[in-house]
Amino acid sequence: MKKLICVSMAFGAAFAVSQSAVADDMAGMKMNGTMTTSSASSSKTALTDAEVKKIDTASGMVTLKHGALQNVGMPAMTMAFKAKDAAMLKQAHEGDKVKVRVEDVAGTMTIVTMQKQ
Ligand SMILES: [Cu+2]
Repeated sequence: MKKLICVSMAFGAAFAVSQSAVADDMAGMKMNGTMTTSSASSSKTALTDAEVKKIDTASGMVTLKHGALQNVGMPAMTMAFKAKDAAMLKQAHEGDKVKVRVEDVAGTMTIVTMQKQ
C-alpha cells in the first residue's frame, strides 16, 4: 500500500513536469510567431501624434497625451516620459502638437524623437 502511494506520487510529479514543459514550448512558439509578424518595415522609425501637456525641466520629464505606441505596445493615453536630452525640453512647449518616437531605453520609456507638427 505504501509503495503504491509512492509510485502514484512519482507519476504525478513527472506528469506535472511534462505539462509545464509543454506550456513553455507553446509560449515560445507564440512569442516567435508574434515577433515575426510584427517586424514590419515601417515600425522601426514610425512617429506617433501627441500633444505636450506638461514639461518638467527639473526632472527631465514631459507629459504627453499620445496616440498608440505600437513599438512599445502602449495604447493611447496621457502619461509622463523621460526626454532623451535637455534640448528637447527647451524646444517643446505646453500645448504643442508634436510627433514623437518613444522607445524603451533600459526599462525607461524615453522620448527619443520629438518633432513639432
Ligand atoms: Cu502611455
